[in-house]
Amino acid sequence: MFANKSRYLFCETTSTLVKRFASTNIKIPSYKLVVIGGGTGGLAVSSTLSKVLGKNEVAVIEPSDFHYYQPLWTFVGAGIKPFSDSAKPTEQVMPSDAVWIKNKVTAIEPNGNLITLKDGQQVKYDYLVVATGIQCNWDKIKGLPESLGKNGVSSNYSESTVEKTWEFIRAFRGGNAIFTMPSTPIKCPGAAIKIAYMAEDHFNKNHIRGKCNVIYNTAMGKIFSIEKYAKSLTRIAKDRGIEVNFLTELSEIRGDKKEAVFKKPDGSGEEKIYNYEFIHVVPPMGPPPFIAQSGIGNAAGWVDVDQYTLQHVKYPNIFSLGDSSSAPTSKTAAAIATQSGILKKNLLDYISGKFNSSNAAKYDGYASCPLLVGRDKLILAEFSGYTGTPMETFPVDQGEERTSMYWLTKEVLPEIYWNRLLKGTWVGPKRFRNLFSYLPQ
Ligand code: FAD
Ligand code: UQ1
Repeated sequence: MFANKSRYLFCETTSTLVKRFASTNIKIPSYKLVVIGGGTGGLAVSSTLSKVLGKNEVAVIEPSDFHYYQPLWTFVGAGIKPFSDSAKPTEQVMPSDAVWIKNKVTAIEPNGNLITLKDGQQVKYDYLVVATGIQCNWDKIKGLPESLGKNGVSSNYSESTVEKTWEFIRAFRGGNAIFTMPSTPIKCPGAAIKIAYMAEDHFNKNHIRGKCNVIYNTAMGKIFSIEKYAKSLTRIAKDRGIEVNFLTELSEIRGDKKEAVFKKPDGSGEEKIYNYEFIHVVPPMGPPPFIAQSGIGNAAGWVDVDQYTLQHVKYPNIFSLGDSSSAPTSKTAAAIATQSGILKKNLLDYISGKFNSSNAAKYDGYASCPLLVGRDKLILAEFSGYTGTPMETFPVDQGEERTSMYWLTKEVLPEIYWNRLLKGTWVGPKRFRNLFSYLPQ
């Protein structure tokens, strides 16, 4: 499967390596642009930039052998799509003009344009894009790491447990089915409740609904951050008898007893113990610690960029997009599509000396969350995370659950992802939104 490894750094031909080493005083390989992370954001920008900047001038540092289309994991957990549809070997999706460094970054020295890798090797850059995503902190919930994947405990947030979600939902015969949402920022915040709707839908269709309590325990004070979609989600939860408990945060799983301990996130220590037959856990998440340790993070540890230009506030040759950036919007692939267009323009202008505050492209905070609520029903939430207002593409009320949006998300968006976004030719639906805005609503 990984026969063609010629693009790994240390498999480069001797002549290329000699040339690369010769161009620096110390023997550290150097690239015009280094992209940290070969996930959604990293590939969306390195695909275009490696073509523009020239073959082998862009290096992508990515430790994983597989690239995942994570938005599909809600469909996998709900038994609608096979897991294999969500994964491709990294080798297959890596841009052909880029060098893949199969390694993990442990530190950046932004003053020296120097990166240190897990095995101690170093890499230099002229320009840097940080796209390392968000980290799942499973061990922050007592008892979770050892319970995951067993005794009715699953999560759509890991490639190794997402299939367990469907296995447990299918085997469920009654009792408490609990769905959790932590108090930290997470990727695709809607995914915590989508799987609750899908499980409820399955129990209902299998005529066991009367024996099931479907409970959504969220550490947040709202069901969704954007009012328009929160209203629809609240109505649907009410109509379908899904119990929603706010300010209720998972703190411990006692796998042997099938008990889950929840606390109020205010630190008051007040706790409530639930028995469960099935529990879907969304773990607490946070930025990878090396960002803060390298001095490029904001107070919360995200890569500290200007939210409009995506350029670092202190180091102008560093840019960031996606879940690891400080841009205060919903952490989604949809947001990254729009961010990728902005970042590419601004970085290329910066490299050619044309970048300034008056001609900079500005990111408007666009994000989207396809809220799957049933086997053929979906609310396509689209909004600006900066203003909190809807930014809908289609000339229909997207606050309603629709079959058309379900098919768009299930069949069309995966194609857009693999064939357009990762290849650098999809920068979000703005063009369509503008076009449709001329039609009567
Ligand atoms: P990622 O795609 O996670 O990539 C980060 C990459 O960086 C990884 O490949 C990782 O191996 C690498 N990396 C990490 N640390 C290092 C290091 N130190 N050195 C080098 N490389 C490193 N979004 C939507 O738009 N719509 C949806 O419906 C949707 N549903 C979702 C459902 C689920 C269950 C999940 C989990 C996510 C969902 N998302 C959705 C969110 C979306 O998948 C993410 O927001 C997006 O993939 C983030 O892209 P990224 O490039 O920031 O990070
Ligand atoms: C989108 O562009 C995108 O990235 C490919 C997603 O990630 C999978 C999305 O979920 C959504 C909704 C969009 C926006 C696209 C359209 C056509 C509204």
